[in-house]
Parts: sequence; C-alpha cells; structure tokens
Amino acid sequence: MDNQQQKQQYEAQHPVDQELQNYDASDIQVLEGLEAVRKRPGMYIGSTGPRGLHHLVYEIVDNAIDEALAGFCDRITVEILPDNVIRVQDDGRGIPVGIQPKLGIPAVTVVFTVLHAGGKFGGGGYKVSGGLHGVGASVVNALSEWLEVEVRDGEHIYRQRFERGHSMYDLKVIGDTTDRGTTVTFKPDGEIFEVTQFEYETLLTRLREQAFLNAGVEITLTDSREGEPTETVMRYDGGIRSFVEHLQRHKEVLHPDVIYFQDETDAGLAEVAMQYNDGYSEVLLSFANNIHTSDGGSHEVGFKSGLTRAFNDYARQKGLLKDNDQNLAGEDVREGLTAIISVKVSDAQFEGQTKAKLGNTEVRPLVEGLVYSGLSTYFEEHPAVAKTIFDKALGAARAREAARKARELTRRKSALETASLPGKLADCQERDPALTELYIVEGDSAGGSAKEGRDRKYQAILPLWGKMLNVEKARLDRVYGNDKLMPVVTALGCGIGEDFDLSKLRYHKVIIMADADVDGSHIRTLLLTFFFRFMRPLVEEGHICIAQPPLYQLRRGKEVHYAYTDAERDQILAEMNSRSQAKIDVQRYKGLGEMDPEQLWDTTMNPESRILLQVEMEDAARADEIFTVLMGDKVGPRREFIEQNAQYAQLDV
Ligand code: TTJ
Repeated sequence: MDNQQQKQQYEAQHPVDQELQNYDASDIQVLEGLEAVRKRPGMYIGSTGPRGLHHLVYEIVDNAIDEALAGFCDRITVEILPDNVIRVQDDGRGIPVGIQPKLGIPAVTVVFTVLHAGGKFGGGGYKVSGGLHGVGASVVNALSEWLEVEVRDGEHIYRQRFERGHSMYDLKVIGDTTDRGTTVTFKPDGEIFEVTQFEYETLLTRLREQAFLNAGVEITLTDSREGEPTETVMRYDGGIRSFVEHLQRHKEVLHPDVIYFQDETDAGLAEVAMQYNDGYSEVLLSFANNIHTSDGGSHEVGFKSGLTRAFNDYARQKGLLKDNDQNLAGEDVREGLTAIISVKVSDAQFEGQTKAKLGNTEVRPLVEGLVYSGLSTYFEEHPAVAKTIFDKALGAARAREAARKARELTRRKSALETASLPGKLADCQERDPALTELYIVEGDSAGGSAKEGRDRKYQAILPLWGKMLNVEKARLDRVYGNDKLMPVVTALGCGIGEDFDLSKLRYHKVIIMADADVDGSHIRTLLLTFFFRFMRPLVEEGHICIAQPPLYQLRRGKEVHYAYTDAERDQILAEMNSRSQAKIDVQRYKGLGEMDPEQLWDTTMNPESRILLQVEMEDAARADEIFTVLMGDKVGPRREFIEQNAQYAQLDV
C-alpha cells in the first residue's frame, strides 16, 4: 500500500471535519517553526555548546525509551559514527507512517517537522512535560546538517531524509522487512554548534543513568570513530538499586544490602534506594519522569523529612536519644548516605530557572510517607544495621557540635584581630571582588615568581606549601585550625560549611596554579576536594579555575613559542621548521619554579594569553566518585582510575 492508499484508508477510518482536512498551508507553517529553532537554538536546547550538542542525542533516545516504557521495545543502541554522526536505533513498533489527518502527511514526518509534536502518539502513562526535555525530534532535525529516519513496521522499510529541517523527499518505501523498529541518524549542524565533537563519557554517563532508571532495558553505546572502537552494553534488572551499588562501588559500605522502597498512589509512583558508606559526604540524586532534578524539589523535601523523622522517632523509642538530647539534624542522618529518588507523575511541573526542580506538591507526602514507614519497618526488622547507621548519625551530630564550637572560637578570634588576612597573602589593590583574582600557588618559589610577575592591581597571590589535610577523611571540625586550609578560608572570606556565604567572596576568580606533574595533580585534587566538600557553591557557580602552565618552550634565537600540549608542540615545530632549518631549542618545563616572573605572566597569568580551565560540577555523583577514588582508602580502584583517566586527572583535577 503506498502513501496515497494509506491516506485514503486512514481517512475512511477516521472521518474528520472539512476544515481540518483543508490544511494546505501546513508545509509553510512547518518550516517557519523549524526556522525559529535555527534562529534561537538556545531557547530549545539550552545552549549551542557541548551541553546542547549532547542534548540532541538525549532528545532522540528519550523517544526510544518511551517506547520501551510502553513495553514494546527492550533494546536501544546509540552509535557515534565517524564524523560525529549519531545513530539511535530501537526495536519498538516503529513511528507510525500512516497519514496524520490534520496535516495530511505521514505521522513520522510530522514528528520530525512540527514543533512540540513529541509525545502525541504515546499511550498515556507518565509523560514528560516542560523544561528542555521533550522538545521533540523536530528540534533535533532543525539543528542537524542532515537527518535520516528509517521505520520498519514488520513489512516495509520506510525512509525520509532532511537537511537543516527541509525534507529532501517524501517518506518512501525502500524495501521489505520482517523487523520492527526505528532508526534515526543525524549529523549536528556545524553552523549552529560551537563544537560538534561528542564525548563518549558524557553520553555513557547519561545513558547509564537511563538504563538504571528503566530496569530491564538494554542500552548499548558504541564509538566507531577513528581510533580505538569502544562499546558498552548496559542493562540493570535491579533498577535504581543497581544505581546505588554503582555509585558506591569504590566505597566501604556500612550494610551489605541496598535499602529499597516503592509505592504508587493517586499522586504517582515513587521509588527510593539508599545505602550508607563510611565516608562523610551525601549523594542524593533525584529524578522525576526519568529527568534528573538537580535542584531537587518536592520529592527531595519529602525524602529528607521522612528520613529525619524515621530516625528521631526510632531513636526516642529505643532510648538512643535521652529526653534532654537534641534531635538528630537532617545532615546528621544523611552523612555517608547515597540515595536515589525516582518519581513518576502524570503531570510533572518543572520549576526554576533551569527547570530542574520538581514543583508538584502532592509528591512530597507520597515520598515522605514511603520513606518514613519503609525505614521504620526496616529498622525494626534489621536492628544490627539500624545500630550501625545510628552510631554513624550520632557521630555526625557530635562532630557538628565540635565544629560549632571551633567556629565560635575562630569567630571570637577574628573579632579580636580585625585585619586577619593570612600573612602569606599578597593582596591586590582592587576592592571590587567581581574584578579580582586569587592565585593559589603551590610552593614558595613559584609563589615568589607569581608575586613578581602578577598584575597587582587585580591579582592576589596565596602561596601554599607542604602536605595538606586529606579532606576526604576529615569532617568540618578538623578544617578549623588546619594551618594549610585556614589561610585559604580567610583569604576567600566566605566561610565554610553551614557558615558559607557566597556574597562575602573576596575574589570572583579563584585560580589553582600548580605544576603539571604528579605532585601538582595531588594538590589540585586536594584543593578541589576541599572546595567541593565545604564550599560547593564556589564550584557550582564557576568560580574555581585551574591555571594551565605550558609544557614546553620552543626557542630559535629571539623567537619564542610556548606549547600547552604535545600536539601543539609538534604543530609549532613543524611550522617553525617549514620556515627555516636552523636548530630549535625545545625545553620541557618541569615546574612553575623554572619560569621567571615575566615568563609566568606571559604564559600562565596574562588574561590575554593564558589558558584557564573552569572547573564544572556537571554531575555531583561523578565528581564525588572522582574525589572518593582519588582520595579514599580503597587502593585498587584508585590506581585503576588514575590509569583510565590520566588525562582527566592531569587536566581537570
Ligand atoms: C507510538 O504509538 C504507535 C506505535 O509507535 C509508537 C512510537 O512512536 N514508537 C516509537 C517511536 N518507537 N520508537 C520511536 C522513536 C525512536 C527513535 C530512535 C526516535 C524517535 C523520534 C522515535
């Protein structure tokens, strides 16, 4: 049956009124919609940087996952092909190819050419709404140099191709098949995106998350670009329980099994998985309709209050807290906790600037009740586990009290010594924090060069030296009074932990400058761990940067170049050699100390020529993992991690 026949059959079965059928202006309207997307891509995908680029893939994959959730698909493959082309394939029913009566074109064409057409064909259930998600396949099409969709309906293979949103030919049958499924192949438009290079790890993290959230669905990611071909197959029948195990794989857990609760009411469906480890940080990841809600919302609020209430009720009842004891605080009962909350609601409201906060008020009591009653029962049934967890929480409460006392002490001290900036700090002249930079420099000699080479108008220098407290192992109370970290705290001026106040930050750029070697990497990691644990908003708001000193100096007579990577060195060498055959002197810098003040300024501190890496905390779980693996006790995973991520550990950490 060809399209015309399909259309006739469809129309015979689905009589529609005349007005809707005469929709001959539809094509024009379609293209106007997609042109709007190309004019203001940020409005639809957030950004045209790497984030927006990767978002295209998620947008397509989400459609296949919906088909899996509907129960018609159990395998999804995502391939990064040469030239950064993406192919997503599922074994579902195939996007319908029948004529959509309103527009008079095949439904699959509508999906790729009409804005907000996504989700229309789904069979009810918990649909995504709002936010950047579910903007639909048409947005991906509009922002692709080309896109091809192939549908297999068990009889025919259909295909249609688009270029920058324009159809190259109508949907056509290109062959026969007994298979079912949908394949979408696209190349993001280099005219739209600042970068078109896909990161395997970025896609992997997000696809793995989706595999955890959709238990039983098999998601495969392959990379067949030049170089080493790679493939990861992910299928987790344990769902979010497996997610918690995955996040804790490098940690010492306090109880063998992941605690899990689930409930469904009129408000929707809620699932919680949680497990404690012997560390001090909290990892809480929440999702609503499979979308990561990084700003929390009603489900997180419900989780936290249910958890705190269950702990305190049990502790009172069992006499673990005496009558005149204070209640355990929320942060006490979440120390060392890794938890995943996943809710599905029929009308999800995403709020806030980034649409990453769940607003539905009915979800709070759902999750709170689930966690309260689930945990109360769990404690009764597992008294030994309960004891271990309570000891941990009571320890946290005592440390919190000790930290409060230490803080009072420092407060009193600083009230006495009014000008209490650290002695080693070479401050700048400018007083507006928005215009100033603080370089935290490893070692006294590099610190000396930096002091001489800087622009003292707006650049301040704080040298650090010696071995620092390993903050992964330390609670807040030990940071106060630590002679390496306190100068950093006082120089920044914004306090730590509960006291933290971003508005008091004295320098809006905080630049870690250390050698490009193992020791330098160590000090970077320590400082980043510290910022991550105790001044997290500094990282979240993008205030932390890493200076990148050059690795090489290339010199021929008076001509001097600097290279920041091996590849760059080779490129510069080739370019210099092409001009003259005279000998080039290549010096590898072993440390910042080898540079004189002027060189340090030229290569690493001058905003005109330096390279700064802004530290991002895209994913709290991943960051926490890096810190834990690099700093924690389990030596095995640490070595493995450093080997696998040598590049990352050097550049980003
Ligand atoms: C909708 O209801 C009727 C049967 O087919 C359902 C559907 O649309 N299924 C579907 C869509 N399966 N897979 C997709 C899909 C897959 C990819 C990779 C991309 C897109 C846009 C849709």
